[in-house]
Amino acid sequence: MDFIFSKEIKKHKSNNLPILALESTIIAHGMPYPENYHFAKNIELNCRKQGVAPATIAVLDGRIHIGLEDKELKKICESKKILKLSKRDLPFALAQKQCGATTVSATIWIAYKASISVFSTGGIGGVHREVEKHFDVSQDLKVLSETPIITVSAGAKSILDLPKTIEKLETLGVPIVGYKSNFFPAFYTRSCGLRIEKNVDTEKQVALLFLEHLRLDLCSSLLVVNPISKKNEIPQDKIDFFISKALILAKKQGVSGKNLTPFLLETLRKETKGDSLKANISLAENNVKLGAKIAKELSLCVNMAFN
Ligand code: PSU
Ligand code: MN
Repeated sequence: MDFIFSKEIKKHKSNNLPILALESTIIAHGMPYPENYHFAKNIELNCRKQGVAPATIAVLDGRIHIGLEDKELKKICESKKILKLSKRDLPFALAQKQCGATTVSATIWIAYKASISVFSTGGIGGVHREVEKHFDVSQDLKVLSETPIITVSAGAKSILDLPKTIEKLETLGVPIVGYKSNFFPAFYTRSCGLRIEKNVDTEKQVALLFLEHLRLDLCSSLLVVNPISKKNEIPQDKIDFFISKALILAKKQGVSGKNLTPFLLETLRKETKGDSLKANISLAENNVKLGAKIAKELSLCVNMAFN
């Protein structure tokens, strides 16, 4: 694969320093401008403070960029025309010299191909509600099952059917490990009420777990779920009310496929007067902080093994 690495990523790669992969759909299609730009700059800064290079991934004029310069990041945040690219869209985007933001599925595939082992997002995609009517299951799940990378998320977005998403992750053989938590988080809330069997308390445990995962030649991602902070969570019954309203509106307006997730997030933002966006930013920032710490631990473990 042909990549354009930023100077910072090149430097970290050649010196075996830690790198954290970040997606661009969360900023281009998951948040409005200028909040998305402030968020993106802020998480990049938080990574650097920890000595970790932020590798924000996007496609610009048909080239895959790993690590964005400021004006490239701004373009992704401002543009109304930027495409939403999942893994299967990549060949077309490259051939047609398109500009697109990458979803979890496209980002982890690119990161893996570029030998980056840790990735943070807000919440992964999953099985949509009323799946029996439309069969909408995010490509994220399939790609998580075939890409060996650590993925840090606050569970899956609560606009989804979370019990079915958890079952599907099991079928696909994606291990889930709770970070200081025994429950699967529901994005805006700390728990969806369903227990997860495995949990860890430290970043080092995640790094060691992933090394075993690789030794076993498992090809799936290791999904680390990190609940939103208590301070910023939205009570389940409050957010559920707005989610139901947003789902009805989506049906009425015939929104489906790729547009559904961005539509629901935007409708929730308006309905909650910005509270859902605040929660989304807070949980994604937490995941980036945790992802950066895991990337550091993993790089220490790997460097120790080779020295
Ligand atoms: N996390 C967020 N906001 C987002 C996303 C994740 O906090 O907008 C994006 C990711 O890019 C994920 C996508 O891959 O939503 C899922 O889209 P879909 O349901 O269409 O597969
Ligand atoms: Mn879908």
